[in-house]
Amino acid sequence: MIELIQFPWSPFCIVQRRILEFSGTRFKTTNIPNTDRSLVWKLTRGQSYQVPVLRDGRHVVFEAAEDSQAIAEHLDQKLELGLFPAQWRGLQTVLWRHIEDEIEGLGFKLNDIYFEEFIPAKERLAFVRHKERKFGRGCLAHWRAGQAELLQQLAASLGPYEQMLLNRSFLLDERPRFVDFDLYGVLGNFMASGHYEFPAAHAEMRKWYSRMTTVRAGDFSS
Ligand SMILES: N[C@@H](CCC(=O)N[C@@H](CS)C(=O)NCC(=O)O)C(=O)O
Repeated sequence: MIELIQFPWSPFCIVQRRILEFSGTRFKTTNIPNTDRSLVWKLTRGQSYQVPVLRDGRHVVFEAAEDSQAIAEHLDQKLELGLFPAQWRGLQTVLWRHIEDEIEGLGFKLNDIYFEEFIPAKERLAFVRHKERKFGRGCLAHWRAGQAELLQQLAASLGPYEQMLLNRSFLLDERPRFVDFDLYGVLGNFMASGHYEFPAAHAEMRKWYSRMTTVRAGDFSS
């Protein structure tokens, strides 16, 4: 059986979890603590400490490069999901780079503000240290103080995606492609704390998000 090693609120893990649900295949999730990556280290033979990692029988799939999509491509090929069709090659790459850079860069900060609600007390020191080593001393307080501005920036960054949804059901097509799942994961992380809703201006995105929550590969003829 396929196993997804994750932490549940991670944007990149939500992407793969939703792809697996979409496919209808049987899979299990294994949650690891944010501050203990030893299972990832062991499975990847010391090549990665990141989640998600996918275990598919004897095969372990993980992102070995900053801009790879190895897990999604593996699932797409194995389960024939039509996530990376030839006609959207190139364009999807441009889009997912924007999603994983600009949108994710705003969304995770807005979620991390509430880290005390989802990181157990005994892991908080390591969590804060990790963030401050990467983003500077006091970064969490800084993001908290700038919350309204971060929300405004996020709403503005989502503007083009709202426009893409004005005349079709999914971002590129009448069925979801990889970028739909990618944006879904990043927004799922943004809303994981339960403190946020969709920016009010983005009515089409709100409907798309709810479609993306339930859509199944079986809804489409291949
Ligand atoms: N490009 C990777 C990024 C994965 C990633 O950044 N994962 C985060 C969790 S959301 C992580 O494990 N970061 C390493 C760390 O926190 O030390 C992907 O698409 O899977």
